[in-house]
Amino acid sequence: MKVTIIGGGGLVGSTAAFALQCGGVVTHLCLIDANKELAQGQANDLLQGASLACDQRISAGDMSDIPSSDMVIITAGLRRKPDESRLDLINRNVDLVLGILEEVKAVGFKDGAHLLVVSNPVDVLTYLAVKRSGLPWQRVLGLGTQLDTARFRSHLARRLKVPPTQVSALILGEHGDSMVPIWSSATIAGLALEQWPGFSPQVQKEVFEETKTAGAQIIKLKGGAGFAVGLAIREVVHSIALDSRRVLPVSTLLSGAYGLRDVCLSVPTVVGCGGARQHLEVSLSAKEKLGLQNSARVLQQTIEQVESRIKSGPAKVPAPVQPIVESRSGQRMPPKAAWQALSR
Ligand code: 2OP
Repeated sequence: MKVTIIGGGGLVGSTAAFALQCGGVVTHLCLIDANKELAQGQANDLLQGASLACDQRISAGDMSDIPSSDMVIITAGLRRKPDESRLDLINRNVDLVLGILEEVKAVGFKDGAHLLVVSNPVDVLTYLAVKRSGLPWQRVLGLGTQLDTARFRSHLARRLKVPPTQVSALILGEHGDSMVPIWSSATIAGLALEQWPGFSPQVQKEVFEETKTAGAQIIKLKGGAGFAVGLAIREVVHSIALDSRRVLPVSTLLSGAYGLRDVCLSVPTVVGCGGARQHLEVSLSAKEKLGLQNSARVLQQTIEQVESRIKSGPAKVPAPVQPIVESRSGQRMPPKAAWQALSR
């Protein structure tokens, strides 16, 4: 399987490539970046470790690599300018990714190719990619709350002093402020989390807060996510490459699951060859269902704003637009994930 990463020179793209190299499943890794030298440097760095990792083709490339790619991953994203509002950043990043999509469509996808959107605002961009890529919706996935779920499990494990690989807990909905923790089905070593020694409402509150702010915190400390997001990407790619049919919280176009449609957000999804094979409506508490509906509402508002702006042309001087959502403090600001990985 040839995997081409557009934005492969950057932190997210290059750590995803390294995770895929260590995973040893895909046969060809190709890095494309606007900064060609950086893409070549990352490819050379990976190549120098190949004899200790696995036998893969690794290259820096360009759009001519797309028609031979089985999986195209878009990690490219812009940083916020000092005087730029977060909504304007969404608009600029939407224009960047739509521009990439146009270039990809111009050269054409390989038959059966999959597209994985990682750039933020990931749910909005996944929706736009479904509408504009020309691929069947099943083969257009967004990383969604896959990374949030990894963080959630790791934070719970650290807090309760248990092995992280034995924690099974989901974050669903938007990759952003309105993400939804799914406590009702969380387990540790197959045992209900809510009965676990040391688990309490205080732990619940703190661990979810840590998870929700993890992206912004990483940006503050080191400029942006890398290792964890690389592993989160690898799990999606491998589930497709191996047809593992893992149930993953990836962002895909909903057409009825939990009563939601015409929006992209994360629900439990069977991921295998062909991409999203099935949405699983696992039982959720009433509060968790309401949380999903809230995520859908927030995202549909953003999509409406972005689509009406796209119709009026690419992002220019930021027009005074109403902020999108109410944050907890009553302040009005766009969804956190929309800018958090981009304001580094
Ligand atoms: C995060 O760090 C990259 O948006 C991603 O949460």
